[in-house]
Formats: sequence, structure tokens, C-alpha cells
Amino acid sequence: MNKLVIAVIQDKDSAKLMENLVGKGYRATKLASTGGFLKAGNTTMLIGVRADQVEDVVGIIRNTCRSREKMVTTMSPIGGAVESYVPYPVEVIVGGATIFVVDVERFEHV
Ligand code: 2BA
Repeated sequence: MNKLVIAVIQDKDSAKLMENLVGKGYRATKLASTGGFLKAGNTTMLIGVRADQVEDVVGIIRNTCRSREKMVTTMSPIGGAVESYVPYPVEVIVGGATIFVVDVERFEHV
């Protein structure tokens, strides 16, 4: 194992992704995480693989995780003054998946 695939995905896709990864013989760890922008729960998957398996794993993530529209309510000031704020709904498209592939310097399984 010399690569670590870190994928931030939506909670709704996590069970299916884990099933698809484990079904193909990959090992994965699921972490509960929170997005900085939406301040809502999401899921981070850690998947340790060989370099030649990275594209397969990224393909599984791509085929399993869907992007979805989410409404976020931000507080918007009226008239530029700080005294009155109104809730202001904004639509964002949340991936799919945000994927990082990093080199693993050392791997021990004891
Ligand atoms: P959140 O930070 O909660 O972001 C959720 C969605 O909000 C993002 O979807 C994007 O559509 C929007 N968004 C985020 N920051 C924004 C900003 N400054 N202005 C306007 N819209 C913004 P995704 O891009 O698909 O990201 C989904 C989740 O993946 C993020 O949740 C965060 O937990 C993670 N993520 C994304 N990029 C990352 C990065 N560079 N490093 C670490 N985590 C990242």
C-alpha cells in the first residue's frame, strides 16, 4: 500500500460506497466529518491502496457518489447596516466527492 485516497462525500452515498469498495476487496475507513461551509455533517473515507489501484478506486467513487443541490440560509444585512439581518436562501451544488490522493511514506499493519 503506498497511496491514501481521502474522499469527502455526502452521508447519503456512504453506505453504498463502502459496500462497493469492500465488495471489490478494498479496505476503507469511514469518518464522520463536518463541512466548513455548510457546517453540516458529511463523510470522509480513507482508502489505503497500491498506486495501480488508485484509478479503479476513483472510478468507484465517481460512479457511486452523486452531486446534489442544497439550500443554505445565510443572514444578509438590509441596507448595509448591521442592525437588521434577514435570512437569505442560497443554492449550492454539493459534490459528488472531493478526492485527495496522497503518498503514504510508511504503512504498518500490526
Ligand atoms: P462544505 O465546506 O460544507 O461545502 C459544501 C458545498 O458548499 C461545496 O461543495 C460547494 O458547493 C459550496 N462551497 C464551499 N465553500 C464555498 C465558498 N467559499 N463559496 C461558495 N460555495 C462554497 P463541494 O465543493 O462538493 O464540497 C463538499 C465538501 O467537501 C465540503 O463541505 C468540505 O467538507 C469538503 N471539501 C471541499 N473542498 C475541500 C478542500 N479543498 N479541502 C478540504 N475539504 C474540502
